[in-house]
Amino acid sequence: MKGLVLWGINNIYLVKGIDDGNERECRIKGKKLISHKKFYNPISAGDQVDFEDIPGEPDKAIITGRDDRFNYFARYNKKGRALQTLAVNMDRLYCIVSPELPPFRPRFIDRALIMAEQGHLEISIILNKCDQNIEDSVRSRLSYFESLHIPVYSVSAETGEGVDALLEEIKGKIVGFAGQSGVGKSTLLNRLIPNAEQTTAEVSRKMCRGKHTTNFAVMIPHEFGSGYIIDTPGIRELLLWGIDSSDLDHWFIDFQPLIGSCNFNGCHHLHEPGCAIKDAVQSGVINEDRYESYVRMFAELKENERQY
Ligand SMILES: Nc1nc2c(ncn2[C@@H]2O[C@H](COP(=O)(O)OP(=O)(O)OP(=O)(O)O)[C@@H](O)[C@H]2O)c(=O)[nH]1
Ligand SMILES: [Zn+2]
Repeated sequence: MKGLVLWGINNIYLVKGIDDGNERECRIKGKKLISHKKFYNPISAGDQVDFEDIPGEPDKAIITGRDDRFNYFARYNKKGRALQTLAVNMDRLYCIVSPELPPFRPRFIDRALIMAEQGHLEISIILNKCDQNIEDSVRSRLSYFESLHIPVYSVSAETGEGVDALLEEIKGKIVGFAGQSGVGKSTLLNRLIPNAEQTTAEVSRKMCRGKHTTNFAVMIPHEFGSGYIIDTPGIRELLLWGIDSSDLDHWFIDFQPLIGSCNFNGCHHLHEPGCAIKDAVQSGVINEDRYESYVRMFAELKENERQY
């Protein structure tokens, strides 16, 4: 039978049967699925799996296979030295940020954009806490993302501003929510899906966790009709993976049209004279702060390449 993985960790997965809609606690059969090449974890929220019921144990089943994913949001697991998928098979990923408290972090968005592209995901930005003070620099950075065809939603989970428009957009779809701790992701989820808190509490109870927090993604169904929001754990940092420093420019969509126009072949756009990217920064075509993101990521990748 086919099922949808609602959440799971450490070989305990909650799977909803596609045919009967019943939820079952599942384990993976043997080690068969464990060896999925590139990923640290074999199954995550959003996966479509095959399962077999266990006779005499109505709420339990065994996962016997996993369908290919059409996209994924993954972060690099330093300890496991492999990719850890947080959520898969989404219609879109939403990156949630706040303008002031915690401070606006455009570099987090720049990284999320790259990771979304690596995982074949469309991405939108949600500026939560739009009731807070929004500096001009924040507004212009967000407008710049919009000019790159990345939708930006301004909402306030506290006052409810913009929440209906966002809900209209995501209803009936499977979307992922990702953000740094404190941006108001849980509050926003509860605005969008009033019983979200209960779902999370139930997961904590099943996993025997005292706190109402989880360190893995959970699919939260919309109250009416179909669709889910996949709530991913608060992310501290997004480490780049699988990118050579010399290729980094290709992952900046705004740099792409200019690549190849620099004086030097293989220009890294740092200190080389006659650099088309730096010229574009100077003339205001490329956002200066976004270029700064590039410079920092480049340094990080170089450092990684030096170490390994
Ligand atoms: N002013 C304002 N405060 C908000 C808004 N949304 C959430 N908050 C506050 O921000 C703080 C953090 O909210 P949470 O929803 O717990 O944030 P989170 O992103 O889920 O954080 P983690 O649980 O650490 O991942 C709380 O004090 C909320 O009351 C908003 O739209 N405006
Ligand atoms: Zn250049």
